[in-house]
Amino acid sequence: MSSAKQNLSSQKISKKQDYSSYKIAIIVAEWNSEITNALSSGAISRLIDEGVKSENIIVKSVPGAFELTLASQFMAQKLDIDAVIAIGCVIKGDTPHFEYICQGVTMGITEVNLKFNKPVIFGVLTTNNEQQALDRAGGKHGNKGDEAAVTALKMLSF
Ligand code: DLZ
Repeated sequence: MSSAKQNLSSQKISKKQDYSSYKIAIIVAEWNSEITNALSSGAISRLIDEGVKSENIIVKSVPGAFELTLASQFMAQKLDIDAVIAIGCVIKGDTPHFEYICQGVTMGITEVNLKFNKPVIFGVLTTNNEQQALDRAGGKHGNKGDEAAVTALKMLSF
């Protein structure tokens, strides 16, 4: 999702814009909740830091990353929602399940973006192990939830 050069966590959005009227939904998968809660907190902090009102941030949870697509669609179709951030963490196991979930959610989120012409941000970690996920959920590689929030705001400014 990022390299050191493209790590958005440390970036402030350069053009100061008024985001106070935007309403943003965050969908959080419960699988690997230690990670996804950290990503969600990172996203919420960044949105508030950039001027989004806390009452305009709607947080919903789903069982796993596979369910992010439908939940994102439910939220994206609401007229008052401007952007959706889908947060999950899929960690590779011993079976091919990882590939199926990753493929499903990646394709699904892409489709929801295009179907509703709204930013639906892919804040899903897909890692080989738990340490890689921790490194990206407030660890040495930043917080990808924070980056997902930056991406949502940049796309709203597009
Ligand atoms: C089943 C499953 C597995 C094995 N691993 C993960 C994971 O690492 N991360 C995640 O978010 N969800 C996982 N799931 C659950 C699926 O996303 C989904 O909730 C179930 O397959 C039911 O549709």
